[in-house]
Amino acid sequence: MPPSALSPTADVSLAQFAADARQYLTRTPRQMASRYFYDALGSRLFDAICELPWYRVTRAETTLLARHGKEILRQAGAPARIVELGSGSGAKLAILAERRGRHAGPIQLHLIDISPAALEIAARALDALPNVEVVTHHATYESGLAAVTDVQADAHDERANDRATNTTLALFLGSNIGNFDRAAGDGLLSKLRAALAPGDGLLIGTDLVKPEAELLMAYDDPLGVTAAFNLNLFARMNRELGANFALDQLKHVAVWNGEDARVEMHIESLAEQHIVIPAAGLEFVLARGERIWTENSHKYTPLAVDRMLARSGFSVRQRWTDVEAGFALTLAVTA
Ligand code: AVJ
Repeated sequence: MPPSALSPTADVSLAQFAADARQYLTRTPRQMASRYFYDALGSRLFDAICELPWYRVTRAETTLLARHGKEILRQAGAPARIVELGSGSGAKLAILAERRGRHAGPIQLHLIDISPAALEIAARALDALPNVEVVTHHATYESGLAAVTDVQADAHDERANDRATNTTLALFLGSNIGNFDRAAGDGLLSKLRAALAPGDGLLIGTDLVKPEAELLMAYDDPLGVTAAFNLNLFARMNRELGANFALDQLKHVAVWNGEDARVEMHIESLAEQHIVIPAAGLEFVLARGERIWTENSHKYTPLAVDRMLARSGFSVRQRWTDVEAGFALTLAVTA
């Protein structure tokens, strides 16, 4: 496709990327939004992170889903549709969908993700499952929620055709909630709550607070995969926005912020750099030793999860915990 034939969505996302780069990089301290990690390479680097022995989130959650998936679906009222915010490779959703009984009715799987590459991979894997209808939404969580609202409206219309069950289960897995600070997380969960109907469920995965050394190994692994994941954001800005970050002068840094219960990722410049980002209409000097803050990964206690859910209008029904890995899956229903 010639550049002039770029689809409107691709154009809009590039403009949004440029606008966000400008907005975040001019904050004090400088920042960048973590959702831009997930281009095609970034999505694959994240999948590689999930295979690292030091990053246990994905394995712990996958094991819990495989072991308790049947019970989770039963407790969620045998949902007629599952909506996943940030479905990634779709592997966890596949495990859950496979736990349905052999004689289960048709189920709709709605995938909301920022990465077209991930959506394509996930849709292909899930389409192969029996009796499922896959719907992909290339969207941020926020605009994806609008899709959930539409889905709910359709569900309401369908109520007449008396299906056995008509509940929706929302999935927010992988401790994706951890990218949000308290206010933003509450805001997102409250919007999700408003998009759901009475009796609908939310299954949320949260990484738990654990010893600092373990947390730092998970975000600064000895193989440098997490460093590559973090640096790729700058390679992406160079490629897509025409930026001139000297990647060999950037260093990955992970720190534990105990007061706010989060691991933070930053990129530190090893030299003074004159940064020009033409697509963002931005020029600035990145000082030697200056950091750009790229991600927050909040960690929780079970009590903090309960309180967060209560604040946004959910009541906890059941929790499954991997104590050893320090990870919890919590099923809540609309209160
Ligand atoms: C996918 C956002 C949950 O914060 O743990 C992994 C992303 N960053 N290693 C996380 C990530 C560094 C991950 N989330």
